[in-house]
Amino acid sequence: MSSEYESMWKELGLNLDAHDALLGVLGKGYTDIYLAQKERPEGMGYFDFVMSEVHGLRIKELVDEKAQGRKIIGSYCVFVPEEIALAANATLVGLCSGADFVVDQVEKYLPRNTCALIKSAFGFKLGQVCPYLETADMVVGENTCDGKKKAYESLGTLMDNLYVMDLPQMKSVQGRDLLRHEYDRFKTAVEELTGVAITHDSLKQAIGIVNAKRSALHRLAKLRSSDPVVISGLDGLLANQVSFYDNPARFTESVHKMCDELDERILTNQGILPEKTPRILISGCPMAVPNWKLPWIIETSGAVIVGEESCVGERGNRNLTRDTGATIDELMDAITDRYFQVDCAIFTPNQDRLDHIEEMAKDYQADGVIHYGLQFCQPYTMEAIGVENALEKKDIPCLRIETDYGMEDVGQLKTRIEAFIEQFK
Ligand code: BJ8
Repeated sequence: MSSEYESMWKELGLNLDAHDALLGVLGKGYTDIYLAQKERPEGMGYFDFVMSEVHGLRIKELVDEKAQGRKIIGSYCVFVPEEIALAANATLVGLCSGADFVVDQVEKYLPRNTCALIKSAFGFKLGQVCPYLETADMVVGENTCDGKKKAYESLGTLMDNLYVMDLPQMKSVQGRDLLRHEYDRFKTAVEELTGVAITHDSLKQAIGIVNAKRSALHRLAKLRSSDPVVISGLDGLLANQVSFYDNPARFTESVHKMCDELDERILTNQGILPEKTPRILISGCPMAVPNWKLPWIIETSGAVIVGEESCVGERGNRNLTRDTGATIDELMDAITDRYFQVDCAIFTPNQDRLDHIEEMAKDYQADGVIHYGLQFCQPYTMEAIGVENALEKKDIPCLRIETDYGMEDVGQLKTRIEAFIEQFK
């Protein structure tokens, strides 16, 4: 891929040596973790291709879109509505933040005890290795946890196109009003960026595109609940990860195509794993590309992951948006209602999340839940205790893991995870 896209990367201002090193690590990780799996659905070929071209063809598509006058918006959080971007003729891409990079430089901006996800966002910027970030005409940060909120103050000094969205912390009437107000403010900012006024029709159409994408992911999630298991958790996670930066219509079609194949597997009773393989639900912090460490450990320890209660997973794509509003205002209300249901751990209290985890454990026939908290992430590591207590009351075993993006703790994690899984055999 290198030579073909080198001039494009150079023009985007990437540090080519550092970028080559990142692609090398990414490629090796993908081969060792993904391509080493057995009996993968043929439909995963599409996602393998997307991953192999993640910094190549997809970036070229975005660069071509820009040449035709379309704007690119990068986002760090599932609270940024793709519907509004699409309605104003812009493309929204998720900025992944799933790997450590230039940590020494990052720690000149952030305290050492900052979560790996935030550090990664800085590392990708300071190391000049993320073509998505460099392609973006606007980068949206959001006031969620304290770490992100304060980090955007520093990140804003490293880029001139950072837009910060405020977010509520409570599911109150005032909280919803704030969200609605912030979505109106975002709509205006996006219209100014693109020079395109959002209409009722364009917003309704955008809602349809995003709903279709989420429906495809719901179909995949439902298929993952089947017994016997027809797709690995690693592959299920990958589809969710790719949903953040692929073209939405093409992504939707590819997920459905793979789901047709999985339907066939169920009909013909072709499980990929022996019956009674322990089934695990993951819950907690988002897992962005290429953060595959924990799922890889779980699935090489004799269990299968049947779902993710995560923003890269069901928390992020759970509900659809009503598209019946007769005015822009009503559609904006519907968007607000949909996103206001996202039960991120930054909300207090957050009983909805506890209920949802229990519900998922039941729906996906999970034997146990592994709660994944990034080290130094206060919202999720604190909430993990409540999650464990709530699950215990329902006799659902739960293992709390705290980790980062480093590989030093792999051996220790494997020992704990194997012991946890053993009880389900
Ligand atoms: S809606 S989960 S994508 S904020 S891991 S940076 S919480 S200290 S990522 Fe998130 Fe939006 Fe919520 Fe979802 Fe802070 Fe924790 Fe780090 Fe986190």
